[in-house]
Amino acid sequence: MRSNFEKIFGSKEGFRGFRAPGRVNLIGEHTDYHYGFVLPISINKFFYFYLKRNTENKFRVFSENFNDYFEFDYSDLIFNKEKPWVNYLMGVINEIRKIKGEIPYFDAYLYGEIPMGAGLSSSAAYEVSVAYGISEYFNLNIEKKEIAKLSQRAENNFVGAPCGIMDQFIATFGRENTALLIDTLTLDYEHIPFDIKSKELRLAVVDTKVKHSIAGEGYSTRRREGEEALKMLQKHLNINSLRELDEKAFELSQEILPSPLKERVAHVYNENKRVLNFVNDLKNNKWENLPKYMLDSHLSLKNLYEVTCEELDFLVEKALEYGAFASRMTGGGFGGSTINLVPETIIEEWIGKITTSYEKKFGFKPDILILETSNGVREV
Ligand code: GAF
Repeated sequence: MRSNFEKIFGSKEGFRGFRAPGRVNLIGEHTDYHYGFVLPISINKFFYFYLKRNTENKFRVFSENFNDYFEFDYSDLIFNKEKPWVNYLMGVINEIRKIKGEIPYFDAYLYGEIPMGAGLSSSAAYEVSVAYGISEYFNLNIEKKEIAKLSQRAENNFVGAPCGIMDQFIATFGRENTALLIDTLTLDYEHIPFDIKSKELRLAVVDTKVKHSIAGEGYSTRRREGEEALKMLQKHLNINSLRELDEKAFELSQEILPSPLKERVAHVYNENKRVLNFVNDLKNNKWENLPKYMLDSHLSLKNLYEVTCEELDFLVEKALEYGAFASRMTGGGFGGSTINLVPETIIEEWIGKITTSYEKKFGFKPDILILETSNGVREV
């Protein structure tokens, strides 16, 4: 348990703890809210949620990261501007109330080790650890798919971020040494073996340490553009999502849509194909094909979807120049991180070169994390 626990709640007696992982996405970016395919992996950085029922008639919660305490009851379940960290917990309680009724009040201790704002999905790990923890603790028997879905609804409805399902899904279903192929339309999924150690590679995440102010707005604009493109296409085609475009329909989209909608659609169409090709080659042990899919994905996010930034583009270019096997931006973009597969033999030297060149160009160092894969949400 964490350092302040006893100071806050007196004793650890009776608390149960749960943790959910952050993620990096291998490929399939900005496709989940178009009901396409994604291929994330869960990482060994976690969000921890400890809880114990109380008799106080209120939820009492402490965040170690913010060194902050808060109490609330059911009548206070409204977005809290002063303490943004509490909204994810409130959002999940609110969604659980809708499907299971009011759960008893509890004390909670929160701790996250996933860097916030790095594009590694710390908020989804927070939501999923809380949703799963509450379900287990109070024997609510909420199915795992519903854990992911209600966590996404908490983020969409309460926190107000219009994210897709990828992050909550991988935090729930991730598995060590595998990547998770998710069909975000049907929510079917498959664990694809992804053993980078056997390929003598390391997983390096490089955090640009920037979050451009356009991030939130840019993300919702991309969603809106997708919806607009879909509406225009529906006048000619019988489709419910961009994911359903076949080759002929795609060609038509490129003829009739104005810019930038046709570029957005081109990204989604090709990115979905790249995910499936990537998975196919992974299954057939054709690792030599993977770097190109990842680079094409990055370039498409840069040129067609326009969600990269100078820092991300620079990092990908340098990563490859200094010998990475593969590299691309990962997550929502407009800052955040790149994912890199780097040969073990050069990892230290590679880290040094990336750090120096990034600092020289932007005036500060990036954060570099060497990560392992991990399992999805569970009790600790
Ligand atoms: C963010 C969102 F939360 C995901 O749902 C996904 O859309 C991703 O950006 C882009 O692929 O992480």
